[in-house]
Formats: sequence, C-alpha cells, structure tokens
Amino acid sequence: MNQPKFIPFKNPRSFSEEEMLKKSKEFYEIMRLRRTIRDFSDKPVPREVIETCIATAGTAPNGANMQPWHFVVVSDKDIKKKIREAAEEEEKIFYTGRAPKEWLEALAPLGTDEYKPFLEKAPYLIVIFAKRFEVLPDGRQVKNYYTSESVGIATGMLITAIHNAGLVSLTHTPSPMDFLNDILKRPSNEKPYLILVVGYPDENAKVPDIKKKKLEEISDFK
Ligand code: IYR
Repeated sequence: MNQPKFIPFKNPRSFSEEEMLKKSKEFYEIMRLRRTIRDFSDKPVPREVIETCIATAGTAPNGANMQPWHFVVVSDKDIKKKIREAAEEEEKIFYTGRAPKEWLEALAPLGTDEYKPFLEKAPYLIVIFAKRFEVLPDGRQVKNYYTSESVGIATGMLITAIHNAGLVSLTHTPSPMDFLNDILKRPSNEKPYLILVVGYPDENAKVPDIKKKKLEEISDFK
C-alpha cells in the first residue's frame, strides 16, 4: 500500500474579507451572463484556448484523484457530420416516441427538436467520456470512484472556463450515445458523458426567455 506523502500548503489566493466579497460579486456578474446557445457561428476558435479550458477542467476535484475522464476534441468536418447524423437519428426517435409526454412538455419552453445543425456548424465538439474503471497494460481493471460526480464537476469547470474565455457552449446529450465510442474509436471502459458544443454565437442567435431561481429559492442558511 502506498504511504501518504504531504507537502505544505499556503493559500496562494488569500484575500481580505472586503476583497473576497468584491471578487465573489464580480465572478457572479460574469457567470450570470452565461447562456446555453444553440445558434452557433462557424468562425474558427484558436485551438490553444480549447486546450487551456480542458487543462482547467483537468484540475477538478475527483474521487481518489483517479481523474476518470477523457476529452475528445472534434473539429474534423467528416467526423462532425457522422456525429450529427447519428445524434439526429437517436433524437428523432426521442422526439417522436421515446420521450414521455411529460418530458416533452418540460422541454417545450426551450424549443428544442431533433435537428442538430450545430453539431456540424460549430468549430469544436468536445466529447467528454467517463471512465468507470481503468485498464492496466496487463489487462487488469482498476475501479474508479464517484465517476459521474467527478466528471460532472470537471464538465462544470470546462463550461465555466469556456464562458470565461468569451466563447459559448451547449451541453448536448443525445440518448443513447454509445455511437460516440464507435465514431471516435474509444474503448468500452469509457462511457460518453456529454457533447459540449463550443464556439462563437451566430450573430442572429436567440435564447429562450427563461429565468434562474433566486438565491432564496435555492438555498437555506441554518
Ligand atoms: N437530448 C435532447 C433532449 C433534451 C433534453 C434535455 I433534459 C434538455 O435540457 C434539452 C434537450 C436534445 O438534445 O434535444
């Protein structure tokens, strides 16, 4: 069993209470501007911005530091087309039968449907895979812990980093999405978690007129 090894930690981001309050408010003002976008421009995005945002996601807290994620960045036109075709096939089944009426009613204010042109138009699709276990070179399997929590946190940080860089994103979850393993040639211990569509908004982009709940509605202090 590996022995724990500790190194000193001095908070590299230590602020006065006043500065803290100012920083928290400034960050809220940045984050409240984030909107999920479905109308993308095809304007290219520098690859290094995407790389840096993924590196940010890779700093996420996670179960036993197993870092049970893999990010596949797709900009290739043919691969994007294949993903669009496969996703639309699943989504058509979802919207025309698989989805219960209640689910379709919940989605109605968002105006979504089975057509996913953004999967081809946006410059980048970041396909996030969750690894329930690792496969060692000798074939043995090592279990990962809290995989979906870990990948969810990393994905949230990726979305935040992309927004911070001035780009927009869409969390897209065609269901089922096993086709992503085939198209992207990922091993079977990796399960597609979601597709993050990333780019600039189209100049005529529209977003649904929806509101976030108030602090009082989402929290309690005891
Ligand atoms: N996967 C479908 C349906 C969908 C489901 C939820 I929950 C959303 O918040 C949005 C869409 C689609 O992408 O259209």
